[in-house]
Amino acid sequence: MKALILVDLQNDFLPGGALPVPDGNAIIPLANQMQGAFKLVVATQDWHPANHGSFAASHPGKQPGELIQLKKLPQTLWPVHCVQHTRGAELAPNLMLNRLNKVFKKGTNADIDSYSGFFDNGHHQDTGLGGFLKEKKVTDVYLLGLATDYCVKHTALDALALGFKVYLIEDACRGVNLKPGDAENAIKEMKQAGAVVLNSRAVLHQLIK
Ligand code: VGL
Ligand code: ZN
Repeated sequence: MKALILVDLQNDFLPGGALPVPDGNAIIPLANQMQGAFKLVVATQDWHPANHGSFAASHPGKQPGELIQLKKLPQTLWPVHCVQHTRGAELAPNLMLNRLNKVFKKGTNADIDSYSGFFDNGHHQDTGLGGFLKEKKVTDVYLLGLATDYCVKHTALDALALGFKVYLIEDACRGVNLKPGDAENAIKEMKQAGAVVLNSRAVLHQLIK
């Protein structure tokens, strides 16, 4: 069984949002098209309390982009984004929702960030995504979304560690690129860990025959 995972396709990560990923809106039509090739589609949703520890604003004197230690873990600081029940946290308005089987929220604990759709960054808390996929007999996961160098990367690495075959739909991902090359390096890292990188056309050829 194959599943499509849509990573963090939320207003705040799109142009005009609080933490815009360059060209992030370009992948929404692809996300809609890809859904047609899968029986099982899930989404992740960054869902932070207003005082989340990943926000620069939660640390007086700190700016977005700075690196701190948050409860013993290295933490890049971000602008306030994806605050629970705000418009910025909502899934993109032009994203097709009718075929979504389930949405997994993450980043809800103020003391720890959660880039992966499976676990928080300390691997303490489980979102339920892994169990859900195993229950549905999923063996292969296809990933797309935002951002290549953070949530897509960590979701891919955790999926591999959980034993899923992982396909990264490269043209349907975009990176933050705080440093130039971050997204490209993230793709190398995912490949090295065992992910297969392909484009959306190849997915359609592979799955719709
Ligand atoms: C993300 C930074 C902070 C992401 C989420 O979705 O990649 N990046 N929160
Ligand atoms: Zn976040």
